[in-house]
Amino acid sequence: MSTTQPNVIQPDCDVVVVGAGFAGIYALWQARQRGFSVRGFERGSDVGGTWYWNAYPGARCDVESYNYAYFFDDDIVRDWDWSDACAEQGEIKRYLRFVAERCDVLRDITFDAQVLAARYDEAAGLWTLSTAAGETVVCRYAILAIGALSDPKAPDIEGVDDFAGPAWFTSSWPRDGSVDLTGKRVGVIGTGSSGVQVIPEVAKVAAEVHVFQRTANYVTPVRSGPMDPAVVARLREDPQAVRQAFRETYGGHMPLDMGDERFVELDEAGRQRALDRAWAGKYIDLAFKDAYLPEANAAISDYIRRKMQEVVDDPWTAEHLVPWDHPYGGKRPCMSNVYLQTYNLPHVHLVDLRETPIERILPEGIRTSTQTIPLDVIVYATGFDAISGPVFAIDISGLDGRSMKDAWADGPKNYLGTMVHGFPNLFLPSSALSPSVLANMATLAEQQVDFIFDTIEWLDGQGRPRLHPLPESEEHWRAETLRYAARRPGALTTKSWYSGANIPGKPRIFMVYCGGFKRYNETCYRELEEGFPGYELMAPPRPG
Ligand code: NA7
Repeated sequence: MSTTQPNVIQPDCDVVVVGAGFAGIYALWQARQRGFSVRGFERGSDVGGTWYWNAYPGARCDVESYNYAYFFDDDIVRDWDWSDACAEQGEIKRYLRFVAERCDVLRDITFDAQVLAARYDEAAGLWTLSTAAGETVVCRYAILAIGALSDPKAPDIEGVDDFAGPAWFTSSWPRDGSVDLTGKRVGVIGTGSSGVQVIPEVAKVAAEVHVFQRTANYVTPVRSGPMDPAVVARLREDPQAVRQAFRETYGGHMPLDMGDERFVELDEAGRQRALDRAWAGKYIDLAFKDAYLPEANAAISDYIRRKMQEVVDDPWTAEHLVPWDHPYGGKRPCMSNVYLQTYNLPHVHLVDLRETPIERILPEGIRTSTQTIPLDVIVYATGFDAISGPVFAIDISGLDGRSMKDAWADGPKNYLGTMVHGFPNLFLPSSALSPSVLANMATLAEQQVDFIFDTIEWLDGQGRPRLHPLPESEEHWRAETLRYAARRPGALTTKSWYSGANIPGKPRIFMVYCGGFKRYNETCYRELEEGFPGYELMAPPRPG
């Protein structure tokens, strides 16, 4: 006779991974490598995550391809050829598919399956995840590899639904090539990284382009063209050494170039030379060894502003495209070799919303405080409910039925950027209070997934207890995050999505750990080595 009680839930698998971007694909592979049964759910129809959804013309990565890639497998490093120093969206998506096939994880993934809820059963020590299609799966460990920029921000503009023509979002651009802007009057709202990339492409085919800019951004040159064969050879020689070396850096990658002199030790002429060299070499953000100092940052910011103005012919447009209100890095800076030049085309017009705000969207176009601009199409490049948005898009409830929305009511709290008090055995890679969007996301994905599975193996080695961080660990980690943010020029003084300022009513808290990748990695592994002193280990559930 079976001893299993019929009313006690049993796990369907050890691990569930939600999301099939950089972190999700690697998590599925790690699960299999370590002998866990695993299921994956992905709301898209293919792997790719960010690189699946953001299929707008001009989309590309502005981190160099040789950095923005996996390094866990030597053959993958050696068998994939990047065609460009900074790869475009389609190529990165193909790369992720290539890796998923190589790792044989596609068989584990259910596509077109959006996970809507995750509930913890304390007595059973299990998570139950449910999808929009009504499927449920029960597991011991849940990994929400759902990305930091995957929940598009709803446009907070009156009349959005009134527009008579088509409206497209960069964050969910049709992948079938069906959008044709040829000869159209197009309005683009938003001038973050996506706007900066899509606007030159729109301008190539549209009859008229009106760019609605609320905040001007820094735009600096980006590397392009074939990768240096010597760099490629260096990477392929010993990928594991490269992987380890990335984890020893501040940003989780190795810049190709950086200034070798200190701002504080240079005279005026020396600083100018260093800035000119860095601009030509496309590493202006790292023009000095001490570029992080506020005075060095101010010199870099001024230099970029001057360079930006030089490119644009019309003085009013040039003046208004330059970010005067925040230092370089306060908001996510943009990179492009063609964006500013686009404004020299006679059919491209800048609308400065600080001077003439949008009043509402009409069926025939956009009305600002001074004019109505007739449009055939609107492109929204209006960004994301960053970092916490994707977490809230899933109804998560943990111990005592407490919801994540409740736990994070005054902004994200967690320990080491991955686990939240009250939510045992739930892991959130790429999320809040980790190096995430200020580091190389590919390196971070590997590091966090390694740490998660090292934690899971450790837990299983202990007879499957359950673990979640202590409240005081969360307080400490939040304080650490703020302490390092205070050292970053503009981090706490600039309105940006790093701190939730782009979403009306969202709690303002700087959500990215900027103590550096090396320190982050070491802090994670110190916990593991010391038996997780910053966490509560809960007893294993009693067998049913
Ligand atoms: P971003 O960087 O959040 O940019 C969104 C842009 O849209 C930004 O210029 C916003 O102005 C603007 N925006 C948002 N809402 C409005 C309204 N209501 N009216 C006018 N303008 C608005 O998102 P991206 O997709 O460009 O980039 C996301 C990340 O992807 C990027 O940082 C890289 O990591 C890659 P604001 O600055 O808020 O005044």
